[in-house]
Amino acid sequence: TSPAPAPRTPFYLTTAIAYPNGAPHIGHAYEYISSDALARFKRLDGFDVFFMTGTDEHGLKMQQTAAKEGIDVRELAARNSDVFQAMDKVLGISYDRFIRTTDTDHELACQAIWERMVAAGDIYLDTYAGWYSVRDEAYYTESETTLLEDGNRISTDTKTEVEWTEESTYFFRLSAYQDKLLALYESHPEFIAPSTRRNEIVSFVSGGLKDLSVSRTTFDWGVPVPGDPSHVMYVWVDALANYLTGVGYPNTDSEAFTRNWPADLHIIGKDISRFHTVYWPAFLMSAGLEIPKRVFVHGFLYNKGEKMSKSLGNVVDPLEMVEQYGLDALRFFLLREISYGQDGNYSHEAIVTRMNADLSNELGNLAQRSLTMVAKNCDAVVPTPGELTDDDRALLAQADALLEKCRAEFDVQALHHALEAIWHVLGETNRYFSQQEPWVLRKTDPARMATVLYVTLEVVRIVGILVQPVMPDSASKILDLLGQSEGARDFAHLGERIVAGSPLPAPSPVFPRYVEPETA
Ligand code: ME8
Repeated sequence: TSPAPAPRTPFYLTTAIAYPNGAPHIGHAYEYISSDALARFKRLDGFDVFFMTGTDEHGLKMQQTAAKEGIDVRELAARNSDVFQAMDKVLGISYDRFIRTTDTDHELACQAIWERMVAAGDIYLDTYAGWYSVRDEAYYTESETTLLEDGNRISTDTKTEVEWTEESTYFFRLSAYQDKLLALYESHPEFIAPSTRRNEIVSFVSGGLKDLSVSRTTFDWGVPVPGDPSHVMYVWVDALANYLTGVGYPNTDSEAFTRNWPADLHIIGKDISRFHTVYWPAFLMSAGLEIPKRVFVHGFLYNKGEKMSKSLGNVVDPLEMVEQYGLDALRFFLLREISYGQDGNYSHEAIVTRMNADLSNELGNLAQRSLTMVAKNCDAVVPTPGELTDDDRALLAQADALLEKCRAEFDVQALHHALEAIWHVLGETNRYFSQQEPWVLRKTDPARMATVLYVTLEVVRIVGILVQPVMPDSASKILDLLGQSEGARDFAHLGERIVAGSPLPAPSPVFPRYVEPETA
C-alpha cells in the first residue's frame, strides 16, 4: 500500500462581494478573473484552496435602487445576484462558494461577531450626526466633503453625493484600536499590499480614528442588531462578516474554520481598502479573532483613461467582450497588460495587439509550427532527443526556472510579472527555433531536428502547464495537443520531461489571429 498523501496546506482566498444593485461591469470581471487565476495557481501548486465570492445585498443603496425600480429589494437582490453568478460561469470563475449576505447562515455569523464586540465593551448607543454617502455606503466627516456651487455636497475623494444623517445608532469604539492597528501594520508589513496602499492607510490611522457608527434606524433592510431589532447593522459590518460565514463561523471548532481562518488573502479594489484594512481588523481584534494574513488592493480599470459611467456610454458588458475576443484572450489581456495593483486601461486596439503578438505569434505559432513538423516528420509521436547541446540545455534551464519565478510572483500577486517571465522564455524559444532551423535539419541532420523539436515541445509543455491559471481552456488544448493526460497537468509534473515516443493527436491552431469583422 502506498503511504497516505501528506495533508495539503489550506489556502483561503476571497474577492469582495459586489452590490447587486445593477449588472456587473468589467471592473467586477477583472477582480474575479484575477482572483480566479490566483486560486487556480495555488490549486495546481498543491494547495487545498477555498475560494469565495458573492453578493452584498443589504443596505440603503440596495433599498433605494429597488424603490426607484418599483420592485421588492429581495427581488432586486435575487435577480442581480443571479446575473453575477451567470457571469462567473461564463468567465470560468472557479469559486467554491458563492455567498449571498441574505443566506441564513450569514445572519447568524453577523449576530455572533456583534455579540462578541458587545462583550468586549466596544459597542455603545449614541446619536450619529454627520454625512453619509449612499453610493459608497460610507460615513464622511465634514472635512472629507466638498460643498459644490449648486449647493450639493460630495465626498471629496469619491465625488459621490453625501446626505446629512442624524439618528440613534450604536457605535463601535474604533478610536481604541489606533495603536493596535498601527502595531499590526508595523509587525506585519505584508498585511496591506501594494506598499503605496499600506502607506496611505498608515498615514490615515496615524491621524487618529473616530468611533464608527455601526447600526441604522431609519430603514430596515439589513441584519437586525441582537437584542435591539429597531436597529439594523451597518451594511459594512454585515458585508465584512461574510468572510467568516464562509468558513463556518460562529462554529469556531468546525473543521472549515480551524483549517481556513484566518483568511490567507482578501482581494479588493482600491475604493474599499479602508474598510478592509482598518475597520475589519479592528472588528476582529475586538471579537478575539485572528486577522487575515493579507489584503491585496487592485487598481481600477478605465476605458481608454476614462472612468466607466452610464452617462459617458462607455460601460462595457464583460459578456460582450468575451463574445468578441474569447474568454482566454480577455483573461490574458487583463492580467498581462495591467500591472496588478495599479490602475489600468483597456481598449480594442490594446486587446487585439496582445492577442496577435503574444498569443497568436509567440505562443500559438510556436506550438503549431513545432507540432506540425512532428506530425509530418516524426510519425506523430514525441521525438526522441539525441545528446543535448549547450543551446538546448540553456533554453530548458530557462523554462525550468519559470516555476520558482512564477511562484514568487504569484505569492506577491505580481501576476503581470509572472506572465512577462513566461513570455520572455517564449521569445527565447522562438529565437532558438529560428536559429536551429529544424526545417533545414530535416534534410541535413534528422536526428538533430528530432532533438530541437523535442526541446521545443518540452518548453511548450512547461508553458502550457504554467498558463493554466490564466487561460484554462487554451492551456488545456495545448496540453491535449502534447498528449498530456489530465493527471499530468499540475505543477508537480513540471519536474518531469515530456516522454519520447508518446503519441500526439493531429495539430490544430489554438490562438487564431484576431481579424477585424468586415464593416459594411
Ligand atoms: O464595494 N475597476 O461592492 P461593489 C476595478 N459591496 N475594480 C472595480 C471597479 C473598476 N472600475 N469598480 C469597482 C462593494 N471595482 C462592496 C464590497 S466586500 C466585504 C464589500 C471593485 O460592487 C471594487 O473595488 O461596489 C470592489 O472590490 C468590487 O469591484 C465590488 O464593488
